Amino acid sequence: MDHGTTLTQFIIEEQRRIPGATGDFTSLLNDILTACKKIACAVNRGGLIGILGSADTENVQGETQKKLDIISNDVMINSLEWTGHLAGMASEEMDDPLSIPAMYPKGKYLILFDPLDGSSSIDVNVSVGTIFSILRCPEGVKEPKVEDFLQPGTQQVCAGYAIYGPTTMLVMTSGHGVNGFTLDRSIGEFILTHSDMKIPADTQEFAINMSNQRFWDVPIKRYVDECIEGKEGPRKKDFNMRWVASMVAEVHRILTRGGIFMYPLDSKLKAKGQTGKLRLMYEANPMSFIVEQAGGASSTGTARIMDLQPNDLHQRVPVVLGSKVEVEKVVAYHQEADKKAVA
Ligand code: AHM
Ligand code: MG
Repeated sequence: MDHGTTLTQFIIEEQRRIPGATGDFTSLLNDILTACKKIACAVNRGGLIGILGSADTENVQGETQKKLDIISNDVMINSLEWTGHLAGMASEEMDDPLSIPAMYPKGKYLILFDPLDGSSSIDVNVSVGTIFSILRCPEGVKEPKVEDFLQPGTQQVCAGYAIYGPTTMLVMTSGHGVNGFTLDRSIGEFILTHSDMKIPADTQEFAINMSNQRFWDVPIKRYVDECIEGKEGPRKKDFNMRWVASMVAEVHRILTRGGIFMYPLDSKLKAKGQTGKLRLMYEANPMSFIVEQAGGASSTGTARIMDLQPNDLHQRVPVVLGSKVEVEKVVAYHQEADKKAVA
C-alpha cells in the first residue's frame, strides 16, 4: 500500500534542486522530526506516565515550567546536540545558548526553539506544539555567542512547528511555500497531506485574549470593536472569535481557514516592563516566516516582524499575523493613531 510522500522523501527531493547542497540540512530536519515524534509520544501519554502538571521551577522569563516543558527541552537537546549539523542551540526554556559538547562535531546551523508552546494549557488536553527556527551560523564562528543568534527573521533558512493535536502534524517552510505533513503512527512517518498551504485572504475570524481588552492601545481596541459591531458596523460583516491560548493551534487554524491572531503590547505588559508577550526568536519569527510564505502577513502593528533587528535572545514583541487584508487594516489603524497623536 502506498502511504504517499514522506517528509524525508520530500526534503531530499527539495535538496536535489539546490546545486551544491550537501545533505546537512536534510539530515538536520530528519533529526528534528525524530525529536518531534518523541515529544508527541510524551504529550500523548501525559497523565498515564505522570508527566502532566507543574515542575515547580521557573524559566528565564519567570514563568512556571511544566514537567513536559522540561522533558520536551531535554528531548530537543538530546536529539540534536550529537548530530554534527549544529553549531549551537537556543531555547525559550534556557537562559543562555547551549554549546555543542566538545565530543561531538560542529555543523553550520543554529537552531532556536520553543520546545512546548502553549504548555500552560497542557493539563486541559488542548493542542500544543514545538516551534523551531534555523539560522546559518556566521562564517568562521566556532563557538557561537548570543550575538551570533541575533539575526533578523529574514535570515531564517527554515522554520516550522509540530502540532500535537487529534493528529500530530509538522508544518514547515524553507522559503519555497509551506507544506504540512501528518504523522502516520502505523509506519512512524510524517506524510505530505497539506501541500502548498495558503492563508485565505478573506476572513471573518479573529483571535485575541479578550480579557486584556481594557489594557489595549487605541488601534487594537478600534479593530476589535469594529469586528464585534459586525454587519451593523463599518466592516459590514459578522466576525467570529477564537482563543485557544496556544499559538501553534491558533496559527494552524489560520493556515487552514484564514483569520487574524493578535497578541499586542498592552498597558498591563508595559507595567511589568515587558515589550510584548510572545518571544521574537522562538515564536514570532518562525511563525512569521511560515505565515508570509503562505501568503499572509505578520507585523508588530507598526513594523514587519521579520525585519526587526533582535537585541536580546529572549526579546518579546507584539504580534499581529494572519490574513493579509486584516493585518494591513490593523497596521493602517496604528498609522492613523500615530498621525493623530502628532497632529
Ligand atoms: P508559552 O510559550 O509559555 O506557552 O506562552 C506562549 C503562549 C502562546 O502559545 C499563546 O498564544 C499565549 O501564550 C497565550 O497567552 P494568554 O495565556 O495570555 O492568553
Ligand atoms: Mg511559547
